[in-house]
Amino acid sequence: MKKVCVIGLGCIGLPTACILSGKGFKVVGMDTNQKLVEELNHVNIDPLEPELARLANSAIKSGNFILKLDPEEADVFMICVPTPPTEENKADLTYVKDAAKSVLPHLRKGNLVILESTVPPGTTKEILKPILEKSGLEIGNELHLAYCPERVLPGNILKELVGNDRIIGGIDAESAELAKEIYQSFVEGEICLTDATTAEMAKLVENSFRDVNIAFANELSRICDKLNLNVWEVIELANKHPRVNILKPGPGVGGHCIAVDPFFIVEKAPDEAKLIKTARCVNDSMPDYIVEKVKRAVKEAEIKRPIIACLGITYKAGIGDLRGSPALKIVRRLREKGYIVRACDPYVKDFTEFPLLSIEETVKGADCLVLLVDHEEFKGINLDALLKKMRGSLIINTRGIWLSNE
Ligand code: SAJ
Repeated sequence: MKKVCVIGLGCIGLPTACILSGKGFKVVGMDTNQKLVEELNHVNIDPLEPELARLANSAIKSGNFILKLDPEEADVFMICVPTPPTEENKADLTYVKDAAKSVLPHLRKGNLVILESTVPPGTTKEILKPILEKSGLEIGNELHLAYCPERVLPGNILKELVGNDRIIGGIDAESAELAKEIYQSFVEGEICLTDATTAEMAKLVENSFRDVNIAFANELSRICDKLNLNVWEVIELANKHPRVNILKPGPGVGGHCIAVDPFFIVEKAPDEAKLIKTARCVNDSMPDYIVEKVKRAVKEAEIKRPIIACLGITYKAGIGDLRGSPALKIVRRLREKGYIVRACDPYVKDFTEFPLLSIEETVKGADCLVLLVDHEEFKGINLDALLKKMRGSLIINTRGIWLSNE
């Protein structure tokens, strides 16, 4: 039975470790976050996906998944640590470097190291490899090394971990083949082999593609506002063309991936990545644009001390994740501007910054309704009934739901 040491038990490392342990690997999960390790050890976790909690709990109980604060000897080391952006929007590789250094004393001939973290192209070859060489093992011959990016959608992680195609970039062909043996134990999608730097770039390109396309939709929404057109109708009609598939405008791009990863391309090719950089600017400017829209609407309606009702604060629909949420940014800015702001979000728990109310409480007596997240619970609302509860009738609909009622 092969032993895998997973370093970093976040939203990728933890489900991957659980799945591997379910496939018969002996898994050691390692995280420097003592609280997390303790909670996991006490089978006391409540991650965002309930199915993951069930899987983790049964993996730990089976004894095949052991939690530790330090790595230990294994056949395979899988690095799944965060690479947050620095103030200059460059990739902070501290966690990757620290993870690599922490496994050095445990590396043996024949081991395989896999990096899953999102990194700028060249990181595996130029940064990870030299650190691992300090083990005294020759990379390629004695120690194998591969880059295998995660590409799962928050909110649907377990399903996509198994179902999605995977890219594996080896530092050499043998490393890629060895990594493939691990992933094919649980991946049902196609596994495509390439070199490490191409795999790193492909990951960044996926998220940049989405960012650029969302920016296009957001730019269209601003153009349509100016021309007094309904952007949702324009997009719906344009998408009837067989080769057009425009994404949805919104209040901006949140999360910890799409709003960050494109900068890792810009970092490596700043003069060439003009469109990618511009797309980031367009999407990042959306929260301010929406705040201005609200400001203008209440001013034009000449409402004194307006009450603003905000529906949703998460970064996207269907999950309680607040990381980089444009909706939360908008609520905060409206509050800073001195408006009376009420907000609700059925997915957010344990939030203390301001009160989160029920939908009813949020809209009652409000002058302006700002729809920020397209949660199913909001889609099902009868807009006419909602408007009757409000004092005013202003609607800033950033997600285009309730279209037939507009
Ligand atoms: N958004 C729009 N309009 C759209 C689609 C999305 O405004 O038409 C917004 C969302 O509301 C959200 C943001 O974009 O604020 C990002 O949401 P998302 O669902 O597009 O993506 P993430 O960030 O949750 O996950 C992405 C995924 N990448 C791609 O779809 C190319 C996922 O597969 C990656 O694994 C993940 O990033 C990651 O970890 O890199």
